[in-house]
Amino acid sequence: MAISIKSADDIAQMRVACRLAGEVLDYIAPFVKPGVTTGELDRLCHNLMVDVQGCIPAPLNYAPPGYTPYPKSICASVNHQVCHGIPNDRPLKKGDIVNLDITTIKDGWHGDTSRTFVVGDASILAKRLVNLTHECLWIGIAQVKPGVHLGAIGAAIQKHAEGAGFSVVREFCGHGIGLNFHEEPQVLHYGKASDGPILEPGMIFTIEPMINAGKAAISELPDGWTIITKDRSLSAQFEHTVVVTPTGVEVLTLSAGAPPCPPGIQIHP
Ligand code: EYL
Ligand code: CO
Ligand code: CO
Repeated sequence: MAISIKSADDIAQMRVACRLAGEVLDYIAPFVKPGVTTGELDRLCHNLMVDVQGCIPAPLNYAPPGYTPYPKSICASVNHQVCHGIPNDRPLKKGDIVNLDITTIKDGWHGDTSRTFVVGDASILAKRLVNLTHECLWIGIAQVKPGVHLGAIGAAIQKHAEGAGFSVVREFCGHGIGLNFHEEPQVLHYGKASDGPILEPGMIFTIEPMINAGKAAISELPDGWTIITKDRSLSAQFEHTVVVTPTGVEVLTLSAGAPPCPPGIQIHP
């Protein structure tokens, strides 16, 4: 299967699903405070998506081949959890970092975005990791324009992360998205700039680097979903869904409350 090229009408529908996903993160941000549980954050996000936005939380009962159905509506990954953390009843504490990953389905179309939040204040290392990971996302987005190889995204992200002494998780990648949660292509967050297909207007995919403070290796918890760093070092992630435009890129999940593109990074509008 090739990478699908979305029509103007498809892109208009993706704008809606992606805007809603960004708005879930804007809504939940003020609740991410010491003492709140990730289970409560999940409940709040679920109710907003279902009762207010009229969308379906894609993670709920999501069951890729070989996986047990995912039991919650968002992913919440704390500290050394890399991704796919399952919301639970443990309160967050000051100094934690937590990634909240939201995927909405609106009229069949998927919008996928995540941010890592700092709970209260955190260590210098945790804040450096979170800021660096956000820069990695935007440095990836800055590569996107027609005519460029997909591999340019991962190459730029890997250079920025490893140049700061951090490491890039290899086992999970960004992905095409549309009527399906996961479509072609796989968007690696490492590798060679000359690798991969050439970007064309109408391609829609996520960029979602997972960056570790220690080594890149991961392991899986017995719950069948939660991924952690093997060395228990901190891990952060940010994600946007983007569309390739005739001149560059449009960030479909960029909502009013999203952290803006960091200074010095030039996006192709
Ligand atoms: C797990 C998905 C087939 C991902 C996301 C990979 C395994 C086999 C399909 C959410 C939940 C990525 O894209 C995601 N978040 O941004 N599960 C995921 N898997 C998987
Ligand atoms: Co996501
Ligand atoms: Co994704």
